[in-house]
Amino acid sequence: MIGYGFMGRAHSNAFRKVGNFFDLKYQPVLQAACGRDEAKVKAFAERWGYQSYETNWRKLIARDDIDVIDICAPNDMHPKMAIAAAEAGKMILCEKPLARNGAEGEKMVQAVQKAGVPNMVWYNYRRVPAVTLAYNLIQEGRLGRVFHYRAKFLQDWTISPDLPQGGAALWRLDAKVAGSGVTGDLLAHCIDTAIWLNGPIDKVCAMTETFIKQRKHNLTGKVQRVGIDDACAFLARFKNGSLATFESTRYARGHKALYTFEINGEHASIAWDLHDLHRLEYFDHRDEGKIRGWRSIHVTDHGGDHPYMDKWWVPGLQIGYEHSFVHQVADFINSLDTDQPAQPTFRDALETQYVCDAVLQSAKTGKWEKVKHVK
Ligand code: SOE
Repeated sequence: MIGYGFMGRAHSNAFRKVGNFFDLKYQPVLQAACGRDEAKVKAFAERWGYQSYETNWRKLIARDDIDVIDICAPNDMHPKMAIAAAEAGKMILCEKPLARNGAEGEKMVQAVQKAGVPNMVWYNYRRVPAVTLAYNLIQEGRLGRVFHYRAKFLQDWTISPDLPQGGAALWRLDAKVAGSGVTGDLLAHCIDTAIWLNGPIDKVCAMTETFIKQRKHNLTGKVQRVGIDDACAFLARFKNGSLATFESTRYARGHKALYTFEINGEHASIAWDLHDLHRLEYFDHRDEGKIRGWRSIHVTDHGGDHPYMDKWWVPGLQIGYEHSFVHQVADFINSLDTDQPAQPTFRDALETQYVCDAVLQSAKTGKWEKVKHVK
């Protein structure tokens, strides 16, 4: 495990729990945690049950008692770490987004393909049971032809001009480290889910804004230009002909992590809301007229109908955010030794990166931009 912040905790929790709930081919062993601050990484390793710690990630990757490297470091470190890990023959799990841009992502994809090592990116929302159920319903053809896809991810934590940029936790505000603002951090989630549910995106037309133009930098102590997009909205056309709107901001007062999507098809519509993540809203026009209406499906049933739920409690009892990570680890482990890699792989995540690139490019040019696709 490289990194001990928010995601270091979310992933460690998943590694610890997964074997208690899922039947696995292999059990995770928490071998070592790695971070630059010795006192902090030692405390993290002790709290989460890692058997050792390192302060140098190259040393960690060189260790021959480690099979999987999990990258939870800031985005600018993803390529260096992933490429080194691939060259050392390690399996790699990488926190989203894959990289700061498509060009970096391509090098990472090449490295894992050359090494032939299993790899996966932590777009965890795919593994929320209600979202997986949405995928299954779409695969069954229940929606018919899709006309519209609508997604947003709203937050409000960067409104204060006194908030500095850079350094621990605040690297998301530093464009050099993060690559972009809400596009790579939040819309990347929306794009990953959208591509998974509705197929490739053909072109986009975007606008972005940076509301606070200067912030003190935590590492230099100087007031510096802010290079990230604070807000981004874009229109998209999917390859299947459907039209989409995507919106994200960190300036929507009152919203902490409001990720929602809605899909409208010829026969049926689906809607999901992260704040009520165990529910899937479904409307089917083919229902008998007198009872036709939106159903709110409480996605907690057993018997194979509701994805992952038979691994948890009894029907009716819901699970939460952290479980999406547990499911992702389970899927990754169970995909080993099969010819079906756990998705999204680096290659899948590169497709999302290309959409982000086109969005940021369109915001600059003011024009529709075609999305590059993974070959
Ligand atoms: C940002 O606040 C953030 O933590 C993202 O980085 C995560 O990917 C998202 O799931 C929640 O919000």
